[in-house]
Amino acid sequence: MLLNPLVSRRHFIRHSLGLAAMGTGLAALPFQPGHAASATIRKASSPLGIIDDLMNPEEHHSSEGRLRTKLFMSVADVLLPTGPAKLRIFNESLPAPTLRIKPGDALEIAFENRMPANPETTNMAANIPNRFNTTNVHYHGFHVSPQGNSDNVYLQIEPGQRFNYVVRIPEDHPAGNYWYHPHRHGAVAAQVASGAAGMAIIGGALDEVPEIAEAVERVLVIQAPVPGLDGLLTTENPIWPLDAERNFLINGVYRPRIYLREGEVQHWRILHAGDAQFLPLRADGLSLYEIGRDGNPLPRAEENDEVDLAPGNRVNILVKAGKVGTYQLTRPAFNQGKMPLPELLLADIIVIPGNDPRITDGNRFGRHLPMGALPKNHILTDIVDGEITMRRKFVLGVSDIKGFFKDTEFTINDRPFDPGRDDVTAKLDSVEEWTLVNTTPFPHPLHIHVNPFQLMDVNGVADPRKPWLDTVPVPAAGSVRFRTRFKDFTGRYVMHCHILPHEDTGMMINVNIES
Ligand SMILES: [Cu+2]
Repeated sequence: MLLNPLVSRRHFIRHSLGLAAMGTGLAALPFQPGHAASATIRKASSPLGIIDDLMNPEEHHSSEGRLRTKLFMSVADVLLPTGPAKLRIFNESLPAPTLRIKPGDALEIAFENRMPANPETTNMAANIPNRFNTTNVHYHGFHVSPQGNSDNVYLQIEPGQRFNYVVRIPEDHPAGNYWYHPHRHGAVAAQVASGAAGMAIIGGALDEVPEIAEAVERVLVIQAPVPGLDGLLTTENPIWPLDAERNFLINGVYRPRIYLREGEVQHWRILHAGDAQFLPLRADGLSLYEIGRDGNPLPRAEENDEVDLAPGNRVNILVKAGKVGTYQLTRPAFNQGKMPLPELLLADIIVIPGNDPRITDGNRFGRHLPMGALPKNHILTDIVDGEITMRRKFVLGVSDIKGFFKDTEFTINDRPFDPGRDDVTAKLDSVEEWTLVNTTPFPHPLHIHVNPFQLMDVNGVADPRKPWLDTVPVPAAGSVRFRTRFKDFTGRYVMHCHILPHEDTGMMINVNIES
């Protein structure tokens, strides 16, 4: 099957979904072949019903407290703007299906690695990209257990193996936009740059704000697949240069059309699932209001000309259309550290009359912006000075090491990642303040698993909103300070740079939370 992002959108055979129920429970390892999907599946579709409109990705919804579904990684043939490519992706779908769940749900994923065997016969050093056909699944931003068959990034799911994930979402989990992608150290960049990623939406209070509830909702997964030189990526060489040519796609489509009606307010959930380049986004002629970032609402809607996304970030924005006409969603030219990156045209935005006959009946038509305070998540309360039990400093660096990939090693506190070393050991329920200092000439978006953090300041300048995030860019030669509570879950997890070639070459630490 040739997936072609240049045409409007292809249809996929949904392998194995909807088979008759055969299995029993799936609490235990390993994979149970009788595991049956119980997801409600909504096919990819235009929210307005317009034929050449950008479609929201296929969605798998939970019901009665669980979302049981199947995911597999395999090699898919895809026609990219740069030509035919072979990509390692989930469910032969670019992006992977959106998972839509609720607090309190169990996410039960029967995962299968359908990749061919790795060509390597020996294990390589920890921080050299390797074994691109071995994988796992990380649930980015989820506040869940990092152990066992939950959000465990130390798992190595080899070609031909199956694994049952059971990820239990707490009842009081913050609502918002999350995502899932592979996190097998050594292959993260190659697999995510291939396009193996999907949105995960946890429903809740923000969606119930009347002005947001009445708006048409769009899911926009921005990916930047990079093919290998002769098909499948077998080395990180093609993605190593920050300015390497990347195919920026939204929901698998190159430069899609996105329709809005005159005067309409739409709710866009945007995920930056690219591997390396930042995405400052503009839509000149339309008004953009940021209402949430990563998993959490902002205190109130903020109008901005530009919405900034680092790799790994998600935003909720309200987009208000003015007059009928054609507009553009762009990334303006900018410098990422010392690297100039060109302007990109990401999508055409087409504003049509409200009574356009192509629009299907019964669509929502939001026209209003929420003016007051947005709902606060009751567990993510401000971390005050008196709560802090420990302060730590982390220095992000890079050094030349002969024999390593590109003779480069990325470090945190002068050491590259060591899977056998605990860099941070802390007690459950302790509260810490971390300062991240960047000694390099490039920004690094740092992401920490399991527990979100409250951003205090950037380059010493306080952020008055004190937003709760899971991924924050540490500016080139700059710093950030954040606070975090180690709540609910013991076990080991990681903090790392979300410029994924940096992660694979060492910019990661282990955090071990003990009871
Ligand atoms: Cu980095």
